[in-house]
Formats: sequence, structure tokens, C-alpha cells
Amino acid sequence: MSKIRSGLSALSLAVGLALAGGSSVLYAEGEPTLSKEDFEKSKNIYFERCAGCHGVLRKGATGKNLEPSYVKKNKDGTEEPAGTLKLGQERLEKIITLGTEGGMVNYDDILSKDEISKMATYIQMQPPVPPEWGMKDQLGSHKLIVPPDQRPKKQMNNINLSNVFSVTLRDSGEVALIDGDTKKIVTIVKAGYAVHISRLSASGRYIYTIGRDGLVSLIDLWMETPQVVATVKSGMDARSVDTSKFKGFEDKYAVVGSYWPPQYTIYEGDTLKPLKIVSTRSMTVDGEYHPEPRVASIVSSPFKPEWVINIKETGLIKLVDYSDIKNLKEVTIESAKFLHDGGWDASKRYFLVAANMSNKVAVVDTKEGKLAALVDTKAKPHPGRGANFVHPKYGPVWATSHLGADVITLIGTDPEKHKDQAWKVVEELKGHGSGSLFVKTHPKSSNLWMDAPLNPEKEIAESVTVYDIKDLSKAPEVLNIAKLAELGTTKGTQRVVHGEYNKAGDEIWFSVWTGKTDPAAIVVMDDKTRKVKTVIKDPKLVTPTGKFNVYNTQHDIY
Ligand code: DHE
Repeated sequence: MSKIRSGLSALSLAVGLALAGGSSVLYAEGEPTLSKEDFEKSKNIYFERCAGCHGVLRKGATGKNLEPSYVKKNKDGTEEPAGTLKLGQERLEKIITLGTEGGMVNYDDILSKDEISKMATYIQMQPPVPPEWGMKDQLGSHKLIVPPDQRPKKQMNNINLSNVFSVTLRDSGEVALIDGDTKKIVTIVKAGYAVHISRLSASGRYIYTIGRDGLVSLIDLWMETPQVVATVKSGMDARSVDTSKFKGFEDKYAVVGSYWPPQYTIYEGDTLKPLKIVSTRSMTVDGEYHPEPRVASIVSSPFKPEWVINIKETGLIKLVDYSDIKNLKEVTIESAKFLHDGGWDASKRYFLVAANMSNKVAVVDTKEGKLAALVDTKAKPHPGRGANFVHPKYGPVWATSHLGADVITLIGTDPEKHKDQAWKVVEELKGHGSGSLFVKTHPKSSNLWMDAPLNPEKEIAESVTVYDIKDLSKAPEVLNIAKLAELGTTKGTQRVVHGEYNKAGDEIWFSVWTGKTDPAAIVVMDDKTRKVKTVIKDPKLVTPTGKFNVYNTQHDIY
């Protein structure tokens, strides 16, 4: 059987030589090997399960650096080997099996013992570099299933489209469209590997989804049964998509951010024909070259022909003017490294984005085209798109919860009438645990909800915190949403994730995210009474996670 070696030089077989910043560190190491088949299998598992947090080249972001010979620089200027070779097989197996307090989940209920052992070996070997994916490849992958002239000229179904929820079925690579009025599944469409998010066209007619494998799907809601009318592969690994929302550009363009290759691509809005690809490889805010600066969140301005494109590893925020894509203008704003997810303030002038591993929230003033502030927060802010409401004392605020702390951080967002509070943490509300991913409210609601699906404690991961925003001094309620779903015992934890309001703002929907072969559910809560209204269960609902209400997503209501 052919064996693949870690790619280290002969000299480094006995003594590893790790070079960093011109200095060298010596340490002893073995040479991990895997058979060709096991290498390929582990490579796939790495892509599917690990690359999102650790990077394809394993340079680290939300997760730690996993290069075999990584050398950590300490605050006092000293260096120490901290690569996977230094950690070694046994320690790595333990970490993968049990997870970490930093938010990495335990993989013992996802991977077999043998797979875990091989993954521990694989990450001690040099990372293979995947190929580039340029215009020729994208055009070759483009499928126009129903051309625009063969699509309906008006809505052909009786569904209340503005209250439809596009629901990610993570592990089946599908999206379920659920009628928010009847709570019935309208249809389920294929949408790429572990499809990540859905976004709407400005008109509300088209849903765009992005798979982790880079597959973009365009769903036409006007068809008798909504269906995928075009697809294209934007790269090998991607997380974000948005559309042109400025007047005169409605439904004209889509833009997709890729993790690999590190780039963003502009597409024709109604066909997904690729028009322009822009690489994001560059220097970081520290002035060092990064070969894999991945595109994290993207939002679309309603006031300008502009996208805000956040580049994770470099900490650079691009304001991309799409009014003339042949002569594309980009404003590059320096913020902080490891940009991830974020959303608009209520006025949609300011965009707030978590630089999660820098423990900061960056605020961009899109009117002035510059950084308004970098706000220090507790560990690993993770807002989703965040939550906007008027604080009884401090005026308009934007909220984020945290992967690394059990609080909801409230940041003042009104520099005109509440100058002293603007871009400051005005209050930290205690949540029921860390490991939170999303907070949510609605302009018509007086509740602020927070999940904690990545908390290692089952009870916490299954529950949500809910505050009364009219009286934040009142103790919050903690509700075990998973119990309300009555799924019985399942193999994995019943993680409760991602609250999403209906159009009217009187219901909030939570996913009960279980294992691929477990039953799952969406629990619809009556927002006023905080009691369960409906539990949506169906064997076809495989691992539901993100949910995107058409109206709220179209108009950025959160
Ligand atoms: Fe997400 C948003 C990246 C894991 C559910 N996720 C985002 C965004 C990014 C991102 C960059 C912002 C998109 C935007 O607004 O344009 N997510 C990543 C990762 O890199 C990470 C940490 C690891 C990975 O391998 O993908 C990751 N994400 C997850 C999950 O495991 C979640 C919980 C379940 C799932 O479906 O995969 C998950 N991410 C979501 C959801 C959003 C999201 C539901 C959209 C939130 C919103 O309300 O807009």
C-alpha cells in the first residue's frame, strides 16, 4: 500500500526545524504517515468538518493554527513550538474526541474512533493546497436550468411568499421552504454540501443559497412550485452570498464570498453567470502577507450601490461599489483580524461586524466610508446579524452574544442623540451560558432571545435566554426549547440554534439541531406568551439550522 509522508525534509525527520520570523526553533518529532486512501478520506473530513474554523492552509482563525511546525510568538517576544507535531498523536486525539472549552465541539458522536485517530495523524502532515477556481472553471460549472424568458411573468402559486422561511437542512445539503402561515413544507430543494445561508433578492422573488462546497443556487419563488433555476460553483469552500439592493440595481447582481480560493465573485442576478472575480489575497492589518484571506460576511447597502465585504484573516473591510463593475472601486478599511459575522444598525448606515478572535466589534460608517470604531468586548463575539432595539436608558443599541462568554453585549449606535453611548458597551446582560451563536429581536417585539448551541453542557445547549427589553433589570427566563419539541432521546445533543422571527414579528422559530439520523424539529414560540405555538416535525427535516424569513431577510429586519 502506498504511503504518504508528511512532506518534511530528510533533515527534519529526526529533528524538526521550524522557521518563524527569521528565527529557528528545534524540537524532536516523528514522521506521521497515512495510506493514500486514509489520507484522501481524512482530507475530506478535514474539509467538511475542520477547514471552516482552522482554514484550508491551517493557519487558524476561529480555530487554532494547525500547521505541523507552527511556532507561537508569546507576548514577551519569546517563541515556542506549538504545532500539531509538538502536540502529538495522543493529545490531538483527545482534543478531537472531547472538544475544547474554546467552542470546538466534541467529535466522538460525529466521527468513529478510527477516523479520529487518522485525523490526528493527518493534521500532523503538511496540508495539501487545493487548486484555484477562476473564470473558466466557474463558467464550466454554470447551469442555467430555467432561462429567464421561460420563467413566469407573475407569481404562479398562492403562497404568502413574504412569510416563507428558507430553512437550511445542513447535513442533507438541502433547503426546505416552509410556509410561515400554515407551517407546512412547500418544497425541499438540493442546495450544495452543508448549505450555509440564504439571502433574498431586492424584489423578494429570488432566494440565493450558498453551500459550503461553493455551490450557489438560485430559487425562483414565483414558479408554481418554487425551484432552483440556476446554479454555479463559486469555489471549493464558501459561506456568504448577497445581492444588489440599491434602487435601479434590484435583482441585477449577486455576490458570493469564498473561503477557498480566497476571492469574491459577482454574478448576473437572474442567471448566476459569473461576471467578475476579485482575489482577496493581500497583507493583513499587521502588514504581513496572508495566502488565505477568506471572505466572511457580506451585506448590501440600501442607500448606495455598495456591498460591505469582510475579509476574515486580514481584518480588512471592503466597500465595493458595484455601479461599474468593469472599473470596480473598492474602499479598503482597516479594522481587526478574524472578521466573521455582523449586521446593520437600525438606521442601516452603520455596519457592525465581529472580529471574533480579536474580541472586538468593528463599526463601519458606510455614509462616510470609514471605520467609526473598534469596540472591545468579552471573548469571541458572534452576533449572526445581531439584534437592534431601543434601550430604555441608552437609546438605540445593537446586541451580540458570544461564543466565549455568557453575556449579551449591548453597543450604543446613535452618535447623534446618544453621543456618550455611541460605539461603547453600554451594558452586558447575563445569558444562560457561553457557546452562543445568535441573538434576535424584532421591531414589533419586546423580547431579546439568545441561544447557546455550542455550550458543552447539554441543558445549556438545549435552552435559550429571553429578556424583556422594556425592563432589562427583570431576571430573564431560561427556556429549554428542546424539551418542548418532545423528540425523546437522541444520540447527539439536541442543540437549539438560530431564532428567526416571522414577518409579523409575533412568532420566533428555533431549530432543534440533532444528529443526521436523529429526528429533528423547528419549535415555533409565541413571542408574547413565550409559550410553544407549534412544533414542526417531519422526517424530511434533516438537521435544520439557519432559517431565513423572506420579508425580514429581504429588508434586513433584525
Ligand atoms: Fe456559520 C453565518 C461562517 C459554522 C450557521 N457563518 C455565517 C457567516 C459566516 C459563517 C462567514 C456570515 C455570512 C453572511 O452574513 O454573509 N460558520 C462559518 C464558519 O466558518 C463556521 C465557524 C465553521 C464552518 O465550518 O462553517 C460556521 N455556522 C456554522 C455552523 O456550524 C452553524 C451553526 C450551523 C450550520 O448550518 O452550518 C452555522 N452561520 C450559520 C447561520 C448563519 C451563519 C444560521 C446566518 C446567521 C444570520 O442570521 O444571518
